[in-house]
Amino acid sequence: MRIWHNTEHALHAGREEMYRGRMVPCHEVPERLGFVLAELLRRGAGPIEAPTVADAELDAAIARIHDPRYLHTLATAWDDWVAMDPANAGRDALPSVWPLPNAHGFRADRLPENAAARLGLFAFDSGSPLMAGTWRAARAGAACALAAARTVLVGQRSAFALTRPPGHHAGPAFFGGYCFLNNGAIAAQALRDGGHDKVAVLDIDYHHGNGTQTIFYERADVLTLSIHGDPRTEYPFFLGHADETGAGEGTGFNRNWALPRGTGLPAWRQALDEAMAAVRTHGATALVVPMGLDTFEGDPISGFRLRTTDYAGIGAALAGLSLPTVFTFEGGYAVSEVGVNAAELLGGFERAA
Ligand code: OKP
Ligand code: ZN
Repeated sequence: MRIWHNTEHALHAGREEMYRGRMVPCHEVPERLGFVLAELLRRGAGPIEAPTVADAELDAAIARIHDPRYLHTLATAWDDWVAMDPANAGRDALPSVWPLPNAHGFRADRLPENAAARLGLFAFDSGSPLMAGTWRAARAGAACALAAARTVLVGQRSAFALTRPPGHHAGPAFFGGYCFLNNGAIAAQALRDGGHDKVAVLDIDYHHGNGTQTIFYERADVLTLSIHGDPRTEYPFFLGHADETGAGEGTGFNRNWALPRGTGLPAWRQALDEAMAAVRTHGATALVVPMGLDTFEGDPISGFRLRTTDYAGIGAALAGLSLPTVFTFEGGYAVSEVGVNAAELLGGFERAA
């Protein structure tokens, strides 16, 4: 499997996130990617390369998914944060005020001149710090996603965008859940633009892929499917229910499997089988799998009970769809196990493909 590795990912390394009234160490740490890379290298997977994508082509691919005002804010966020107060250079940027445009009559049409407020306009949580290298890291990650899509567009069976920060919570104009640019959506759109009329995104991260769902919610050409912890009790809480099935032209082209905490392999695999049946019914000719390994029983912030020995079978099942497939690296916070679990899943896919 061709693996596109974000060599700039460590430029994004948050210190703390807000959690239940206090600042706690970030879960989404650079070591996560390091463990995946080390395990893939150990197993001789690859080739593992850094993508070379022309700036203009990368910007165009990102702009197919994200709003210009949002991208401008992300690109300038750190400089704005430091300009607000030179002492800010010593701490990560986090929003602390939100306009809640849907609920409280606040205006979202004016871009505030205050850096923290500006972040609040585009953030949906207080757990996703930005720092000096966030934009560069996220942008280089989008290049991995684009390179992975191009790999399958030129006829290879599969590719893996090995990048962080993750992407599936990022929407057209919002960040959160450690995600800034939606790598899976960028890959899916690149597949559409490269000639696949019907694409499916099958999100297997523990958390609902709310960003991806929102991006494609009114579209019939990209089927979005997500298997995740029930949002009644699990992050991101405000989206991911089974009754969200798409809108407008996209009606019928979104499905969610919201499973209770404690779900183990049998019920999870049942959901996967249903989701794969939906991919076939859609007639997708290409597949994107936002791959979170936080379904693992040892994950510190999640509630499913998948085991290391389960992941190869999941990869093999996905290969049974017989589709050109792009994997993107999403969650998985049991840092030392995430590498083995990712390699098991990808290895299971490859052996069955
Ligand atoms: C991102 B991805 C736990 C707080 C949870 C957000 C979780 C984001 C998950 N202390 N914060 O989908 O893995
Ligand atoms: Zn997750």
